[in-house]
Amino acid sequence: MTPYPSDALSVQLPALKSGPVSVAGWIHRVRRIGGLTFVVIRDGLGLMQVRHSDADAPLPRLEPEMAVRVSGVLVQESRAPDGVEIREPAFDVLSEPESPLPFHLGAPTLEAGLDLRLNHRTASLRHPSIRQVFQIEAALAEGFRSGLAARHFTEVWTPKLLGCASESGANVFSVQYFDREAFLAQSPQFYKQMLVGVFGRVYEIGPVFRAEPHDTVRHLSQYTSMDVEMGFIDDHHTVMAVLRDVMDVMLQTARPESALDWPKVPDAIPVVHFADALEMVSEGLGEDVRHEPDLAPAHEQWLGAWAKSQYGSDFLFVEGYPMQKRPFYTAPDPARALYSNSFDLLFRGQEIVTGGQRLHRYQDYLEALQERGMSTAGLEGYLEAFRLGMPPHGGFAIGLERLASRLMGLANIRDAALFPRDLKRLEP
Ligand code: AMO
Repeated sequence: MTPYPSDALSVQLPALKSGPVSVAGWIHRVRRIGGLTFVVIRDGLGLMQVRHSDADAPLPRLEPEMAVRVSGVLVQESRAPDGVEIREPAFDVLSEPESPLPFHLGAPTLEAGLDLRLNHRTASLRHPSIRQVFQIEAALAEGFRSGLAARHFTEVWTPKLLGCASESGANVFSVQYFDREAFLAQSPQFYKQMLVGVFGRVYEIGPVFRAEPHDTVRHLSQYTSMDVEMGFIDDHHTVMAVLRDVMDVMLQTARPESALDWPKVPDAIPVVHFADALEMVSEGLGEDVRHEPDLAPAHEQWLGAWAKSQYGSDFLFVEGYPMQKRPFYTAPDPARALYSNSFDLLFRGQEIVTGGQRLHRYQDYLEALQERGMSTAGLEGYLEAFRLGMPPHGGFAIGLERLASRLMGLANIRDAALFPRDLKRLEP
């Protein structure tokens, strides 16, 4: 069996300190100063500096984005970015670009507008500042997994091709499925609930699809949903407590060493009731929104600023959304039937999570569907779970790209998707 190449990955170099090394990556930047040439090599995780002096073996022609392998001697050098650099390099050019890149990747920030960045995605993703967004997303997912595994949740994978819509009927993509119509899953909602009846506590990270007809900076037509569902809860507050703890693990896992303004999840995230939130927003914005059935983005923004000034918190729970705005599976507030045992979590003034307690009795489902004029057709498999004895349960879903774009201060959610899908974009 062929062994793995023993290249020193960029992240391992500082620990190695000195000695012969071989690294592989792409030419990120080449700079000549006096009799020296500094070549920055980028591998999948970071950058490393190579120093060539005119006394060394001659350099081959080196152009940005060539794939190369370099052998040399690692030495400590306090002026190098990581405190080490490779000297006396021997370059092996493995391949070179067929055409120049549409933008320059060697500068600290990428000077390219959104369309250019997205049209040439494999190129823009190579820029360290852009690539870092997805390394942080991977770390958020790792924290989500480890936080939930430690709390005895089982990871599951549910179908994305469905026989009927999984949320409200709106915003669903239909596809040809052999000789009939199928739908792309808007969420794993039904399946995660059904699986509570099996495992008690489940989670899933997977793609979901929303036929979002509007072109906004916070909607994608495919995004990554981080779903949780758990049984034997008291009410939605049990779920909110799990969300708080898991979010804490996620942010700690994803925190880059260099982070300055990294948010902290408060021990107790402040909670406001939806009705009180509308009162406060009405007063704060000077317009009467008390009869609105939902929070508009401007309202969320106001509430985010309020939570920051009142509690120093980047997070705010809004609970008790009106039943009319929540899907049929939502449990009502036993004390105020027009409101629900549901919540959103706002982060820096934007909804990043939705969750709540669900109905769990079969008869309640039949009534809820009937009240909303919905048929049970196509829901037989889902409803069977409730006929077989389901505990009080609830859960939530975090929108990964929403969270990541807020976390990293990205103005447009498209920048938090590797290959975003929106109203117009199906390529690359
Ligand atoms: P909801 O539809 O609110 O709830 O979605 C949950 C979270 O997903 C994110 N999100 C989106 N992100 C990008 N583009 C979109 N078009 C988009 N739509 C939603 C948001 C949102 O908070 N089944 C319920 C969850 C549950 O109750 O467990 C659901 O899907 O961050």
